[in-house]
Formats: sequence, structure tokens, C-alpha cells
Amino acid sequence: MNHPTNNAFVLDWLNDMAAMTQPDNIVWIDGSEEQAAGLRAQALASGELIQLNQEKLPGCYLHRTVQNDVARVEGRTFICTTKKEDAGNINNWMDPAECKAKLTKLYTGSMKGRTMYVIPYSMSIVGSPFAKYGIELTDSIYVVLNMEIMTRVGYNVLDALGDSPDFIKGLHSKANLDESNRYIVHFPEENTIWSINSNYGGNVLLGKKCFALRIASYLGRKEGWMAEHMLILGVTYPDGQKKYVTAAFPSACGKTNLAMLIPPKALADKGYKVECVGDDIAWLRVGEDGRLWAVNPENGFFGVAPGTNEHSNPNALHTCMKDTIFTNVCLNTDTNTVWWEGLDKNPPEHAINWKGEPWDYRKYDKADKVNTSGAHPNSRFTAKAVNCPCLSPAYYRPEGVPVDAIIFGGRRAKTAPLVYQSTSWQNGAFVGSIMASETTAAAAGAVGVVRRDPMAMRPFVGYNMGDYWAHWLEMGVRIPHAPKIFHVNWFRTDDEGNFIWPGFGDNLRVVLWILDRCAGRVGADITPIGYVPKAEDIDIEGLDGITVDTVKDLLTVDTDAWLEDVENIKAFYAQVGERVPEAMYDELAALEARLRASK
Ligand code: OXD
Ligand code: MN
Repeated sequence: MNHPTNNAFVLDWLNDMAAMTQPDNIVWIDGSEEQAAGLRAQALASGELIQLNQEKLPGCYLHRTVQNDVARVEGRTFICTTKKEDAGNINNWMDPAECKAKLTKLYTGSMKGRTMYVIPYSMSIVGSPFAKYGIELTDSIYVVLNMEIMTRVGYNVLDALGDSPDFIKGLHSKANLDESNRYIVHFPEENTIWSINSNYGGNVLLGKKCFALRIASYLGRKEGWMAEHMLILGVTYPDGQKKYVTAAFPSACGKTNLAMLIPPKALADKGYKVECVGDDIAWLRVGEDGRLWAVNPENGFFGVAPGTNEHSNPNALHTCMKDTIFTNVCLNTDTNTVWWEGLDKNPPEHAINWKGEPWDYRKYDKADKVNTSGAHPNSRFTAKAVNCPCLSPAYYRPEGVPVDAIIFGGRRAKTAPLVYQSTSWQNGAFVGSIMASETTAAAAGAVGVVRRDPMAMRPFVGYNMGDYWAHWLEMGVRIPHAPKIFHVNWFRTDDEGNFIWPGFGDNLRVVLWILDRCAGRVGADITPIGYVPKAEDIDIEGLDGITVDTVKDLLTVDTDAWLEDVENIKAFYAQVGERVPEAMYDELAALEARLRASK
């Protein structure tokens, strides 16, 4: 067979993987629209894709996964380093040789009767100093078509790679989608990812979580840069000045919404504009100017559909109105269009739910969403970045954007104030390490169950969490003009459990305070946890129902709640284990001492 590359490392590996999986054919993916159209036609014929109304949703398709394969599977995700302690206590670990032996049995013959697709792809712009290359082998057309949206696919990647061994080897097989043999495993020491028995995006689009976070975080530590679970947002001031922030929130806490926000009228009237550079992943490097620079290594958005609407995120809604693959949403059979919970208040009369069954919206029960909703709660859209109305021109810049502020955030009903600023890079890294989200009554029944999710990276660090924190601390020393680090919480509730802060576009008001702090334009009050705004410095012009007193309330620091949190943090640090840097324990002790002194 003719290969589009002579790279011996690529060809030898491909031969080995093909010998194991035994596909009938091997097809190289060249990135052309012509080839993609042929694959779509095959997927339509097999039922893997359903064509949607091409007038209303041009280039859009629907895919349904099997019912037990609808989300990332953290319990079956492994980091296979030679030494267990290098993966750490927060990751699942398997010995690399044992893991390969076990999975080899599952992969053997798994592609018999199928085609193996070879996808050369780039994370970030091909040829740019940030770019890293990968090749994914897969037996899923769905994966090929999604990868063509989410990454930059084509033979130019092979040209850029030349005869180098420096690429990430990804092997994916749907096999027979057997849940009990589903594995997502990473060999960071060998630049290798193996995924089997799933066909759900987060487990199988290997460029995303597997490469751009787990493997890249490992490489970042080795090479002196950072791979983070962060959106990248640009703010343009009325005088034309542009500033950029990155923000890390746990999954499903509104990163895509913040990344694409529309300024509230009062701020839009003053001339503020917002642009999206990325919604999920940032790769960060120190620039020649001594600042931290960020790129979005992806080429599309793999967004959660439910809750996306004209109010929460009109830009995302417009982005997915064309060239989009929807997964596990509800099909309106009258119009052949899609619907999901929270899209609008008009569920379709005639519909097929995410399971592929006729659906009656009258039977919807909030307490049993998975079984009664039209769209699965984790249903998704895979949409092209170029179709986003607020995509930043800086998205196309190989060098990325300079970062003024890093924002951490969680979903905390009471503890965290609307916003606070750390007192130094080290203190900011500590703030990231203690990030947490709480379940609320609305979401899960039990209020106040805290899940610690450091830097929103708990499921995505490709090595020991303690070493990851040490890397954060080291990076602070290496960045002469480091961004300032903040923490936000949009989710404080009143005594009835209602959110106090309006969120969505109005979050820009908080981002502007953050940028004012970075520019030294505004003062703040020091508290035991860090700097908190003076309530009158948050611009609330045009905001209904929110007064300076409401903002004051949102900014209070509840010492007792924080002291309780300190105990929870101690337990988490103990779980992370021996490699927690001393400096983090110093920060924790100092926080506790300040809280006690303030009582
Ligand atoms: C996630 C995602 O789970 O981005 O974080 O899909
Ligand atoms: Mn994510």
C-alpha cells in the first residue's frame, strides 16, 4: 500500500498495531472535504449518523451512543508509569507491561471485518512553536468525523512531522463496546494512549483530554510549560486595548458560557467587547517578553448541550447551527431538528429521545433525568471554532495571547466569595490546589458534598498531583511577569437556595474588576483568604435587583465555614500524599493561622 509518509517510526508502529487489531483495510485520513463526505455517506448508510434538516441545520448530523457509553469513565482511566508513585494516589495506575498484556488480548482481532482509519492531527496550528502532533488509529467513522472538527487533520501534519519520532501514538478500537472491558490508558513515558470498548467523545477523541491534558501535562513538566483545563477569554476595552484571561472551572461549571459571554447592555453600551480564544484547554508557555502566553490547542468545541440557550450562551447556540455532530440529544421528528432540556420551553410534541425511543415530554421527571429526559444530561455538540460568532482573531495567532490573569473557580453555595485575589503566585497556586465544587440541592439532593478538584485537573493530570503542584510553583519562578491569580464563585445561594449573582454575561463585571486589579487601577480589602473587592468597585450599573449591599454580602468571608474547609483540605492533601510540596503546607498553615486570628 502507498503511504503518505516514509516516517519509519510511524510506519513501524502502524504495522504493529495493525498486526494486533487485524483490520480488513487501512485508510489514511487526508483532511479533505471530499473524503469526509464519503465517510459521512457510509455512516448515514450504516445508521451511525442521522442526517438532520439541512435547511435549518446545514452540515449537521445526529449520533447516538450505546446507553452505557455516555460519559468519561474516570474509574477506568489509567496512568501507566513505570513507578506507581509517579502516577500518584489521585490517578488509577497499572504497570505498563501488565496493562499492555491485558489490553493486547482485547485488541487482538478487534478490527477484523472493519477498516482502520489513520488520522494524522495537530494540536495547535501546524508548524507553530506550540504545535504537537498525534496520530490516532481508530475503527470508528464517528471518531474520524469528530476529530476533523476538534483538531487540525491532514497530510500537512505528516509533512511537518518529517521523519521525527516526536508524535503521540493513539490507538482506539470500539471493539464490542463491552463496558466491563472498557479502558482508557496512558503511557506518558512512551507518548502512547490506548482506548478500547468505548465510542464516547471524551474517551475516544484522543487529542482532547488524553493528549492535550494528560500526556501534555506530563510533557509540560518535562519541557517547562503547562497544559491546563482552562478557557481563554479576550476583553476589548472601549479605547481598543485588549486583555486576556484564562479560567479553570471543573467540568460542567460554565467554562464554555464564560468563554463566549455576551457583555450586558450597560457594558456593551460603554464599548466593551468579549472574544473567545478557547473554551476548555490552554497550553501556556513563557514568552520572550517574560509573560505567560496561551494558545487553545483545539480546533472546535465539544460542548454540553443541555442548558445551552439564547440566554445562557447565544454564541454557542449559533456555533452549533451548522457543520455540527450532535451526540445523544433529542430528535424532533416533525422538523428533523434537535432539542435538549433547557433549550427553550417548547419540547417537541413528536420526538425520539437520546436512547432512540419515542419520547413524551410530559413524563419528564427531574429526579430521574437519565431515563425521562429527551436529551442525555451529558449530550454534546461537536462544533467548529470557525463557526463561533465571537471567535477571537487571536485564535489564529501561532504565538497565542499574553495572559494577565488566571482565574480559578468552583461551585460553592456558601464558602467562597464572588471573587478574591491571591497574594502571590505561590499563594495563587495554593488557591488552585484547594479548588472544590459542592453539590447543591438542585443538582444532587445532598447539599454541601465537597469534591476537591485542584486546578479543575483532578481527572486530567498525567502524573502525580503533588509533582503537578510542584511544577506550578516552579513555573512561578520562571515567569518574570506572571499573571495574577484569582478565584471566583458564581454560585453563592441565599437561604432558599437561589443563586444570588445573576451569572452568565454579568460575570464580565467581575472579570473587569480582576483586570483592573492587574492594571493596578483599583484597591481591595485584605482578608484571611486574600484580597476582596470593595463592593462599590464592582460595576453593577443596569443590573436589576443587585445593590451594593448584595455585592457586600457576596463578598463576605465566613471564618467558620473556611475553618471547616481547612480540615477537608488537610484530608485531601493527606490523600495526595508525600509529594505535596512543603510550600503548599506552609500556605495551608498560614491560612489557618490567619483565619483563627480573625475570629
Ligand atoms: C469535560 C469536557 O468533561 O470538557 O471536562 O468534556
Ligand atoms: Mn473539559
